[in-house]
Amino acid sequence: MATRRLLTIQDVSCVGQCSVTVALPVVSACGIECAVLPSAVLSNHTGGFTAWTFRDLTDDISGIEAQWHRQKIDFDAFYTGYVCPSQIDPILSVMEHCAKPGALRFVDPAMADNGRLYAGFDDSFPKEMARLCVGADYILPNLTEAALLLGREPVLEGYDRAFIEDICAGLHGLGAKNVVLTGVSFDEGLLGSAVYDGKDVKYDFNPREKRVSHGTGDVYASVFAGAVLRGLSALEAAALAADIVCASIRATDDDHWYGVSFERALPELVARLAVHDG
Ligand code: PXL
Repeated sequence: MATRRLLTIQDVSCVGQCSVTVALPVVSACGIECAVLPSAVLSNHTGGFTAWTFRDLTDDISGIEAQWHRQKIDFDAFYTGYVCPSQIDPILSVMEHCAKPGALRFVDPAMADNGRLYAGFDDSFPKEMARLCVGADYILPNLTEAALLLGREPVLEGYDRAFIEDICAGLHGLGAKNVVLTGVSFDEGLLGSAVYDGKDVKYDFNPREKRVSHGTGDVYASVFAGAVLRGLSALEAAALAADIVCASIRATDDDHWYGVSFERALPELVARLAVHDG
């Protein structure tokens, strides 16, 4: 199989097991080359730590794009995560000018969880993030991000299938070809995702793990992108991503609070993809 190169565009949180420090090992474990375009450099992520340094790298993007263009460096896929509000147009430009024909776009609109935007983003950001979703092959919002992308109030419990399917249709209406909505639960003991291709909504559920952990969205999106590039269907990739997230949570020591020990689930990821090849 020809090697494929994915460009991930998200922050480098130097410590914290999120963003690039997840995408690089996970996408690599999927057998896909992973290049990076860092959106920002932080000492550590903003979810749970009380302070951090933050350097916005918006000004570097156009020069990097120009250099790639001159050297005919291009990509089979793009996977965006946590990005800064000023970067939507520069990122759209990179995805337009550095794409191989048919390159896939995966957009994880990493900006919110549990009903709230992450520290540092203001209420105008979801509208900007929605522009990144236009033309994306796959968007992977959680329930909070989905609501904010649609300009709605987040509803995190007490909903039914019709509610979830209306959100999926709304997100598809933004211009995304496929929607993978995460954090869906109709039964307290089960947590999963809704996968919508514009025709049918399909669901994948796993038993709910006992703890909620930071960085699981990044593990999920990285496995999903790598698995789709390895030829899995969206539903298969969603199911594998959820299994690896659950295995990562279970492998995490109780006192390890800022991320999940996804490193310990990489052998399972490699084995599961090898079986798929077989
Ligand atoms: O995991 C999402 C994420 C990525 N990057 C940074 C974050 C967060 C979530 O809080 O703070 C910097």
